[in-house]
Amino acid sequence: MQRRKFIGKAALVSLASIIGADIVYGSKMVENYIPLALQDPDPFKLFNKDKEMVVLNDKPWNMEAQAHLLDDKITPNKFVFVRNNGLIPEDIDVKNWTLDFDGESVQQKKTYTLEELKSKFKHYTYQLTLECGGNGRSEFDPPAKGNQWTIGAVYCASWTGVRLRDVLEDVGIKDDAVYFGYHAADLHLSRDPSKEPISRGAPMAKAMQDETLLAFKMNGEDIPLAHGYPLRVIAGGWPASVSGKWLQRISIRNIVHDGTKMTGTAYRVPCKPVAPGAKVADEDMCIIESMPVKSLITYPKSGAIISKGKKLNIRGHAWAGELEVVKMEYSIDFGATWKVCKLDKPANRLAWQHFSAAIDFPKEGYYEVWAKATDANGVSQPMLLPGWNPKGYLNNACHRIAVKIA
Ligand SMILES: Nc1nc2c(c(=O)[nH]1)N[C@H]1C(S)=C(S)[C@@H](COP(=O)(O)O)O[C@H]1N2
Ligand SMILES: [Mo]
Repeated sequence: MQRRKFIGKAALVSLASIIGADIVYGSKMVENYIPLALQDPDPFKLFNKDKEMVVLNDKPWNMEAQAHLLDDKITPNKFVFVRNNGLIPEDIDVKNWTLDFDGESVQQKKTYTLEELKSKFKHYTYQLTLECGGNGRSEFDPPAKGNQWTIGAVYCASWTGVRLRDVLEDVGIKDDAVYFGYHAADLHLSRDPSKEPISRGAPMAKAMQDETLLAFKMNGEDIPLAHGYPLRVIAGGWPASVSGKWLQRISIRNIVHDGTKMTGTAYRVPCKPVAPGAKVADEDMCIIESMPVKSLITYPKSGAIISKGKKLNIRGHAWAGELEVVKMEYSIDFGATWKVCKLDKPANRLAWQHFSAAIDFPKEGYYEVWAKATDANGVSQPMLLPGWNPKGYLNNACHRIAVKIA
């Protein structure tokens, strides 16, 4: 008969501290047994999230905000959506954390410790908007598979780190470099270490922008575990999937990076519009780069009741990928006519912009307030759903809230 191996003293003490009570018969527990109290964790506590956040999936963890939770100019961590493709790394050894550079187009392979990155290169802080390419997916018809994001997979946090460009200059990059690809510490859902849950990247021109960071602080604190502790790529304005969390390695490629979720229908859309439900040939699919113009009314909450004769002060944010938003409008007549909102300049390039308006309603009744942003190229948000694509990306339809004047 095989002898059962019991749990060690140190492990028992740490389990008890997580549970917050003495595990009375703990010494009888076999090694590797996970007490029930820890098998079904409360995701809000686990990730320090607000109770109004909405869980879309627990394997892997995916959680989104609601419009009214995104009212702050800089999104506090408790309202930041969580999007994971695999399993969050468990044993992060920050003292020994390293970042490797390799690939066809590095002059030679190079490794930096996290400490070296922080001490050797200048630090920069930017407010950067990250939106999941699949934000708004839930509205597509025929439906698209994947997390059914509504509007809450976007945020603008303040990120501090070193410029990827500065580090690449130190590494030494060959002239034939076309793309960077990240590799990270999270585990594939199958727990097969030879598979990566995601490994994406961007062309060198994006890598070389001032605002593309290797970040170690989010909103002035260590990056929370769920958001990529201790090191993350931040590429604002592009699908947030380019911003690799738990960053361990960057490959400088002489081809378009071909890592997991770079090919097929992942983060790619038909290069030209197609009919809903159409089959699209692989060569007719294009990688999503800069995200489209979009906006969100963050105050009031949809369903607000306003007293007759009072103005309604609305506010929110607008963003347009790599571009600036140049005009913000609202409509209370289902898009028949539009009025201009006050619109602020971004705090820095790739930060979302704040808008506000004071709205008069002609009489009592039900209204909808629609918001529409226009980017520097003169492109505006579509009033309703934009072009269908197989995975339901890039839904930038006008955000709408319902209000009642009583
Ligand atoms: N290593 C790693 N990085 C990742 C992911 C992931 O699963 N693993 N998900 C990506 C996707 S699809 C998105 S939308 C963003 C989500 O970032 P957040 O969880 O900070 O909101 O992280 C990106 N970076
Ligand atoms: Mo994403």
